[in-house]
Amino acid sequence: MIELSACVGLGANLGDTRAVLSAAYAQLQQLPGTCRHRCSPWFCSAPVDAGGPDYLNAVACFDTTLSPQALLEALQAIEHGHGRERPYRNAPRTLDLDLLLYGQQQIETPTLTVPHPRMHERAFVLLPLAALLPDAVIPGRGPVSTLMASVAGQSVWRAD
Ligand code: PH2
Ligand code: MG
Ligand code: MG
Repeated sequence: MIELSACVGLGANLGDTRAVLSAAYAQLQQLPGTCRHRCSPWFCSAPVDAGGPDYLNAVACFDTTLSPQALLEALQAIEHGHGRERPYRNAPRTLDLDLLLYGQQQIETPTLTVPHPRMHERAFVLLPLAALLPDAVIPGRGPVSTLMASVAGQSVWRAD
């Protein structure tokens, strides 16, 4: 079976965000059909296109034999298990798990767009991704190292 490297964005700005992000990463490590997990440092960030408290964000990568759709459903199940509700677009959330990259594939289905359509313009994604994979390239958008320059004004800082 083909094994590809997937990247997932983790975010939370409600409740005990550190505990939830730690638990979510542990759950990603337990997903069947995944291996070689690694996680970026954690970053705090001001909400982008959203209200509410500051976010805790990170990016996790792993190799997987799961299909993009199966991985999406696994991510949604983990979100659901942490009480994720969707009262309105970009509402504060206990846990957000976004499939950012799936190898170098570009995927467009009714339920899934990969690369994540806004990841290239969000410092809270690019900084953790660059910390984990400095040579990463976002298909259709370019190297993360180049994209970082355009998000320099956004408020993101390393969690301690
Ligand atoms: N997620 C959003 C909207 N805005 N802002 C920050 N700082 N971090 C996020 O994870 C985030 C956001 C939608 O998923
Ligand atoms: Mg998101
Ligand atoms: Mg999401």
